[in-house]
Amino acid sequence: MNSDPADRSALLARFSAILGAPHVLRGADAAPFCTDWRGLFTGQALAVLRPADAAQLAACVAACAGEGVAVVPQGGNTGLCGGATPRDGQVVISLGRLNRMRAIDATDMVMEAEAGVTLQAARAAAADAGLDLPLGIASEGSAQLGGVLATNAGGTATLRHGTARDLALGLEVVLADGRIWNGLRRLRKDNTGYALTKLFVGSEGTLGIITAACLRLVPAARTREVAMAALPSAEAMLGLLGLLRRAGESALAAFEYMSGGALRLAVEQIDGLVDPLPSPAPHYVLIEFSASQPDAPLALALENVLAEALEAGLITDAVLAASDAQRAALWRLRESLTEAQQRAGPTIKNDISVPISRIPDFLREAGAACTALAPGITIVPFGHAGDGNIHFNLMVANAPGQGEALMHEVAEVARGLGGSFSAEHGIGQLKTGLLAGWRAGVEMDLFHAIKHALDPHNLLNPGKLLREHHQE
Ligand code: 2HG
Ligand code: ZN
Repeated sequence: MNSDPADRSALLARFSAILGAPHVLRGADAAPFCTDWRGLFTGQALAVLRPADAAQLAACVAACAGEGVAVVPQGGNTGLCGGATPRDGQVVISLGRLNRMRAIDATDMVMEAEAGVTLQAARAAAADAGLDLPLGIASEGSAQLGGVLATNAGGTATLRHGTARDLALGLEVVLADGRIWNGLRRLRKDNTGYALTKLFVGSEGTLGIITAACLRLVPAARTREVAMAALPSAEAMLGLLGLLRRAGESALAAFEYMSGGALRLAVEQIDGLVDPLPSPAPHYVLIEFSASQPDAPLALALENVLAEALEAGLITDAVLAASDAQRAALWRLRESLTEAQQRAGPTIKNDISVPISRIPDFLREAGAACTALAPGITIVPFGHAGDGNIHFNLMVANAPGQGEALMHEVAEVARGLGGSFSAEHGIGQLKTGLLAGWRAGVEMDLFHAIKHALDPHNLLNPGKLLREHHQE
């Protein structure tokens, strides 16, 4: 790599020629792009580039490749593992100006949109066409499609519609050498070779930079019912899920877990949040039933399940929202948990998944392991119980220096139950060590072979997902 400042000036001039000088940010203008949302990582980027389209972006990548300068793609910068934060001297490519909604086809039930469209804008455009892009994450106002795809985001609709990878039909991707792969196909069936779209999704910008996507849409929900229930135990959660599935497997749209501690912290930290149930409980779930028919009798179905669950001792109390405002208020409780924990102090995020049947075992075993290591630690778990993904978060202000050990302990409990240490937030630069250990051997060799084939000079988001040095 050439580090002569004069040569960097030439590269910066090249960027200005491609993009126009106002779209090459440096110094204070670049700073907001150089730290992650949690404030865990910071790097001094050589520049932040804001291309307007895939061709400009590709020209910038080619210019960087020519100089051996690494590039870091960045969407809404809402990631939780530092995957979009640069190291010193790297170039950030911000996708925000690639924000065109190219097409929505109601017959094909497909959207074609650029990477910088926010998830919220994409969902609003789908809704205007009577459709839904079924991916719900709390940060959807800022998170952009490119980042959502690059991290294979999951969220609250995964139990019914899968993760971002399941919605991606085709992609447009800028490759490490600056070529553009146009794979924007809208097909439900296409067996022409390796599944490149699936490979780029979840690769965290280490194999290519996603610039546009064709995404599968579903009919919009025209009837929705939302309830929140208090549970005496985590085991009861499995019983309740069973009842809900029997009553309306196809109607069940969300089954979200909140521990009592997580809920109380949110009510404490965020103005305007209210616990709708009169007495505190150790566990809660938020349930949504939805259907595309305008008059589906979902309220009755949900009420019946809740009555049966109460009778069976699976829940101790419940509230069924009676209006859109009440539905939104219940969802706000769930969606505020991350912000509340961020405000309350330093947190270790353990984004684990286990088979759904093992969630109670996981909560008990991980709780015991953490308490043994750091007595008095505050555990505030919540997550997507309907798909087995628990955010086993730990408030670590009173466990200084123990973050790493706690993270490993929780990951080991998940491993023992047949789970994963990273369910939906990805690896970024936070968890490369864990990944290297968990997937060591043949699988890690395959990962590096793929990386080497697509990015032989290690210029695409180096040090993210994979550690930089691997013995082959
Ligand atoms: C969520 O489920 C997000 O709300 C964030 O995945 C989880 O803050 C977290 O740990
Ligand atoms: Zn989540």
